[in-house]
Amino acid sequence: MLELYHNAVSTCSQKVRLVLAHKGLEFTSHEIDLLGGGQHAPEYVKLNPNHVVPTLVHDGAVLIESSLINEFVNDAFPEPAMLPADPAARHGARLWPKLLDDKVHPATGVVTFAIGPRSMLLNQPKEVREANTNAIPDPARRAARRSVLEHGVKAPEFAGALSTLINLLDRMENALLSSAGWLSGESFGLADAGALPYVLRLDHLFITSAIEARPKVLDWYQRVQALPAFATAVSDWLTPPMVAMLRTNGEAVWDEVAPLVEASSASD
Ligand SMILES: N[C@@H](CCC(=O)N[C@@H](CS)C(=O)NCC(=O)O)C(=O)O
Repeated sequence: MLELYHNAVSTCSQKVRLVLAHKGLEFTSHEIDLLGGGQHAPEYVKLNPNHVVPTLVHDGAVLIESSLINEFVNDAFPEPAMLPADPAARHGARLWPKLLDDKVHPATGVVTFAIGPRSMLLNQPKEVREANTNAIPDPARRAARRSVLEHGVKAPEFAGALSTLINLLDRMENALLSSAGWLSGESFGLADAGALPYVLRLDHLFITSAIEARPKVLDWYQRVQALPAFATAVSDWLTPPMVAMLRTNGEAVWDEVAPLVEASSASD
């Protein structure tokens, strides 16, 4: 009934898998090799013309855009509810996916590719790397990918993108100070599932101290990791070598990244 085209490490895939797992939904898995360019394969592009994961297929309906997929899943499978019942509180919960889609996701792409898989991609034959970069349909995203692959954390886009992610942690810290415990209200919901992959990514890229410096975010992060859905949707899909690659590459550039984290925190 449900088929998911996704990738183990992809933030947008993780947020959809979290919602599916929290609702106890199983799916047929089609893993897309993003570093190998599987998202550009003509058969896949027929499903997702944006050349990205995830794509959910439900009874023949093809659904794209992770935040909208999560809304769809919450509508089609209402239990447990992952949005508050009160309309104003629902609006508040929906501001998180909007922020994540508008600002945080593009910034995460910059920070991830400047640090994480960069060395692996630089080891690919140049023509393979170029072909996969050229196939990115969005011009701004294509230019940013080219820049961070070439310049790493010294790319002009890097500091601003990192600052956007640190700003997310600050917004979360403030929100969690006055919330009933979750970004979505009284229980783990769409806002929390949406935010988790970006906090996890910072952790995986060795930017863990920025999480630890914010007690409410740290507590939230630990509570999300303790949910059964986290294992089903996130950690069970990650292999130790993948995580080690991200952390090792993050540690290797930490001396350059730490002052930028510090500056972003100081400027809030
Ligand atoms: N707005 C889209 C963004 C999806 C997206 O950027 N997916 C990434 C993985 S998290 C991807 O497929 N990237 C392919 C690439 O960078 O070439 C959504 O929320 O579904």
